[in-house]
Amino acid sequence: MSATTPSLSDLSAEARSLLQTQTIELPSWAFGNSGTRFRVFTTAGVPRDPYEKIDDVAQVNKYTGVTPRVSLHIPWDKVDDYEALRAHAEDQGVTIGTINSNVFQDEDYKLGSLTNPDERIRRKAIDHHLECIDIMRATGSPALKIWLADGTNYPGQDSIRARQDRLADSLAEIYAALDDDQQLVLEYKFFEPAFYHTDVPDWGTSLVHCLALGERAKVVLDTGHHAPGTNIEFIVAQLLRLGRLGAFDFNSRFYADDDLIVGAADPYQLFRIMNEIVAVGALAPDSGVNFMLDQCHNLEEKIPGEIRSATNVQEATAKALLVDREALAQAQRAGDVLAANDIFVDAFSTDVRPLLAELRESQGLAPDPMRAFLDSGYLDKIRAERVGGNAAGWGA
Ligand code: LRH
Ligand code: MN
Ligand code: MN
Repeated sequence: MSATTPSLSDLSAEARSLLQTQTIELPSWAFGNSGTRFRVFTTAGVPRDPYEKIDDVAQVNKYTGVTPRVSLHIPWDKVDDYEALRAHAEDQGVTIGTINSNVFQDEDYKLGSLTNPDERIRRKAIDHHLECIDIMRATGSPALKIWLADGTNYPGQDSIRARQDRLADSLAEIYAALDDDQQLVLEYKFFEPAFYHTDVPDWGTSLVHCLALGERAKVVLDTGHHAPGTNIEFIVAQLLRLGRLGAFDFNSRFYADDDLIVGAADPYQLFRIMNEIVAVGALAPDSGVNFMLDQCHNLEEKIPGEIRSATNVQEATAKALLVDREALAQAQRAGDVLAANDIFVDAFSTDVRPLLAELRESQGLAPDPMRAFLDSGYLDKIRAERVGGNAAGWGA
């Protein structure tokens, strides 16, 4: 067991550079009002439009240095001029990341979107995705993310198999419309809002569709979208093996799709996930895996909530980088179960906060981003300026 708290110089040059170049993409909707289906609570100073959501993303990036991209959700982030939105983001050192389609808040999609038995409604859902691809071109976004609320509530309500066939056809049309440098990422979720069957319930179904589409189709793993007890790091390892892990939607859950701050419920799970990533070199900026957050801050302040999330991911990453892989491999080969587990847990139990503070100082940032942000006066400023703010999103 290591008794010391490591400093930056205890990391290999490679590990240091991985920490220095790590990035996390923030969801625009994390900055708007949100809640549960019982009540959407309001927070003073929330953005009034997508431009102000990007201003808040830029604040998180200013203090953490690791969040230079924002995911948009269409139509929540609909604007007249996407080139202007892109320029507004780039002026503040932020780029537009993933474009999320939204085919779950329109009356027409009651019985499904890309799987709907009615051809007219399927057409409408496909056309929405074609519009999202145009927005990707205007904003410079590299990826289209699809999550469907499609499914049924009662056995016999529709043919499970016919819905898979319709889904495959719809996805093929969308995929064919992408440019060569754009990718499609397909997110799964085991239930909700559908309660009997869901059309993309698991990573296997997502993978099957991605394999049929082509190399630029990959799976999105939202950490809150599994049955309790699911071994998520196994899924991560398998998708990495196959080169089909496109992105994470990071968040925490105690029960279902809770969308709480990543690392808040089970930091050990986050560490185990990051361990799989680090073990195969998938943390490198060119690895093709996009580390995104998908969270809502119903009770806590939103910008601090995102700062905490970014630092939680950094902490899990630093711990994963500290795993003594040589010693671990040796213990594994020797079949020494407890020694192997000890090496693993030892990295998890290490306090990496001083090391990360050092990293930030070496990059010209404040060692404690939360403190620095809270002291900056930004919250008071937006509370005074953004009266009545309630930009479209879950709260709309
Ligand atoms: C679905 C989901 C998906 C949506 C987001 C708002 O539960 O995870 O990623 O786009 O929430
Ligand atoms: Mn998600
Ligand atoms: Mn979700």
